[in-house]
Amino acid sequence: MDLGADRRGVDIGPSAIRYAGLSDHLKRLGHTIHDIGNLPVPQPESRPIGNLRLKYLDSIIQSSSELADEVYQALQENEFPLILGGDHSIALGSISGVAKAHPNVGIIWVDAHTDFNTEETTPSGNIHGMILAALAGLGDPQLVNLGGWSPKINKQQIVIIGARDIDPGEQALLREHHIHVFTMSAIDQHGIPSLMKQAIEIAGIDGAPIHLSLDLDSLDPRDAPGVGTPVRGGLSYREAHLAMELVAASQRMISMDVVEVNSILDRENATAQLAVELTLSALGKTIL
Ligand code: HAR
Ligand code: MN
Ligand code: MN
Ligand code: MN
Repeated sequence: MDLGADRRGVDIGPSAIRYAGLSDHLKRLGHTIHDIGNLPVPQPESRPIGNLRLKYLDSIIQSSSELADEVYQALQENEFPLILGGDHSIALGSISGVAKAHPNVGIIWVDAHTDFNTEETTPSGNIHGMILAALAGLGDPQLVNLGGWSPKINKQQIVIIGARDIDPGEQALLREHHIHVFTMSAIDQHGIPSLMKQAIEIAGIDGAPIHLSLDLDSLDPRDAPGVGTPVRGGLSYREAHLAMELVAASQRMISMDVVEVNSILDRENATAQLAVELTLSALGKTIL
């Protein structure tokens, strides 16, 4: 999916991640893989952009509802949905599918951004910057009511980690709705172990399952150059691995997104490779 962001190149992210060996490495960890391939998503050049505050809304709604059905189906079959992006707007579909199967699911959203804009606060009109708000029930009714119900996620069970670029309008919304945001400065002060422990407790309150949404731009651009909206001062390579390892150790994660790998901007597939490594840590790989 390439419709939710301004810069082309995330639609080939899943191919780059597969090329970096995701399936083989997961098999070596002992997992069984059932790769259903890419869902068909139209190219932006072939679709009307529509409302400039909600670019490509109709196409995103269509693709999201197809993805939600696939994710719901996978969970019904006791599989673990691992959803490769694509821009972060894919999380509307993935998390809607997860929430339909598990209404009490909590979210850990690892991202340089908070993706908590609405069509009123967005500086860009790019829907990938609005998805977490939509899942919490805020914003355009078509995004919010995908599949016919809302909110998808209890606001108190949302935790954002790694944020360092928040627009003024979304900052006001995050405060108004008391969303848990662990910024990079909080990580500097308290460290990943303590904050991830809290994040798992908040998202997974009363034994709730957890969905992990990993935006590769959460990492420092030195480690993850292939993203559309890089922001300096991100998670280090080791901090990101540790965060993933702590999620794995919690044994609470039931599904995961890996998004925003931009292969046009990447250097020798380094960011796709990193996406594979972090996914392996999240799914149980340890050093010894
Ligand atoms: N906050 C900005 C906007 O709404 C930038 C958004 C996001 N970019 C992402 N999402 N990659 O995390 O346009
Ligand atoms: Mn390898
Ligand atoms: Mn994002
Ligand atoms: Mn981001």
